[in-house]
Amino acid sequence: MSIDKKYINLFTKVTERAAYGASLFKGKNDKIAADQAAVDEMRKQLNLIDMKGKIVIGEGELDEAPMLYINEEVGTKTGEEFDIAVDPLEGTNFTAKNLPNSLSVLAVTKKGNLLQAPDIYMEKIAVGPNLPKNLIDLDFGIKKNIKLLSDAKNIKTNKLTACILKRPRHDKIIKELESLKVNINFITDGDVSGVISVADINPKIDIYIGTGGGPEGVLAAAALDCLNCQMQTRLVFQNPEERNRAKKMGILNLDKKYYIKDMIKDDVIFCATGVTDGDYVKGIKIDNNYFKAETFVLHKNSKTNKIFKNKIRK
Ligand code: VTB
Repeated sequence: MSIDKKYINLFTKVTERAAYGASLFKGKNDKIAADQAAVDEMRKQLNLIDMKGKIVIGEGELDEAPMLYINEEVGTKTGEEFDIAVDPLEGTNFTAKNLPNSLSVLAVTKKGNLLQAPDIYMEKIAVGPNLPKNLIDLDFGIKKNIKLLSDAKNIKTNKLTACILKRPRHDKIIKELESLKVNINFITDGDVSGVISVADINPKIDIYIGTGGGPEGVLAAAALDCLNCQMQTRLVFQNPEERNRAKKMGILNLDKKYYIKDMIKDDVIFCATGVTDGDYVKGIKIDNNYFKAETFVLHKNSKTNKIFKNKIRK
């Protein structure tokens, strides 16, 4: 079932406002305040929409009052039922330090169509459009995945670029990529942007690999779904408490490998507004009583793929 296109503008306003809130803390070295401002603005704006919305992926898993927590109900409680994944401020460090690529992000599906991922780590692998179906697999290992990709693209491995979060947990993957002469584009944070970079936009990345946040994985999957890309993910459990939490959320097979269709089961809207300037969109610019916001907007069923540039009264 398609989501009515009228919701595109309404949800764009949500990330615009949240990005504006966070932008007031750009370069102030206070990531908690920046995040809180994004959450407050996002909640306010979500609650203006005529819908029965439920936060499926949010800032906290418990009933933590100031956050947009999982199972929180948003909207005016009349109208369509939606499941919503939010990351009010993706890249809190980037905003705090005024570095590129912080975004305010959300994804919306009709009720029941979004994977409820716990806030734990997730392995992720993603490639771009126009490749053979199910080309890559988390269980193939780096060597085989890179070989498959280089064959499918008909280019040598030294002409491929992989994007990866710079973390010690990825040292083994990095060594393997280096031994295959694959170019590496390191990111220090923000793997929603990182994963989307496989979509042939800019920068030009052939494959995203690595472990990051589960919620960020589902948000990135929403974007890649609209951009006809491929992604596979698997939750990473570090202790029994995390396993229990996942089970309580209804995840029965803890080792499941998720394809995009398992995370995003039907039509989806994705909005990402720039807080600081970034690869896809510029950051918030304040101009007297107005602010300017750029939002990367995707809607699967209407094939909307646009950058909205709006001037908004503060
Ligand atoms: C991940 C990644 C995010 O924070 O959650 C990361 O998905 C935290 O990873 O995009 P570490 O625990 O290794 O620091 C982000 O980079 C930013 O929220």
